[in-house]
Amino acid sequence: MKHKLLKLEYGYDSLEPFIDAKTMKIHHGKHHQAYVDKLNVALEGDEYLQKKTAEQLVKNLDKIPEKIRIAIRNNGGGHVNHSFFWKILKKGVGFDENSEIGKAIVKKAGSYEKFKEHFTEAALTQFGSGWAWLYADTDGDVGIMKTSNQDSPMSEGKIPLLALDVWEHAYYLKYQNKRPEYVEAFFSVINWKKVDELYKEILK
Ligand code: MN3
Repeated sequence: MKHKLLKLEYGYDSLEPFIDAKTMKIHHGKHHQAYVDKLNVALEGDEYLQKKTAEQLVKNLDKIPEKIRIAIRNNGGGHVNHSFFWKILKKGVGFDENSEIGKAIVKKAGSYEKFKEHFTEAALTQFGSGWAWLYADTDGDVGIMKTSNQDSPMSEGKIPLLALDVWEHAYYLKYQNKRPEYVEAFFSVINWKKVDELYKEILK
């Protein structure tokens, strides 16, 4: 089984002006595609691992043969992280304090504003390339973390609920070096309804 780049469920211009169409097109069509292609190359000749989903590979990096482990970590991670990122983006969906995820966030952080501060701090203090995350543990407890490069919270047994790509390729065309402006804009394109659905799956 070859890994494939899925089409986005929305147009490249749907997140304007917060995330611009040109960035979305290159980010999805070129950067994400490259992770998929390199993942397939890394798996060549390994029929057993070819049957695994990208998520399964990322969750079990310790079981990947050493000679391809870094390639899977980077490119499997890149594929999984981007596939997830596209899913949680949508314009015009507000944060809902009465949703399950809304209640969990307010309980943990104290308020939406505090959560936003903490998430922003994670996104701005990730040195170099990486991601900021809202995740849940299997017991439903939520937290914020950052990862380097294409590392995934899944490799640590955590379940991603919200992701922000802070690689320069995610914002440089529109925001250049102004990562803080990109991070602020991100809060206008979070699909909180989707995040709530993901969270409710964990609570089941
Ligand atoms: Mn990216």
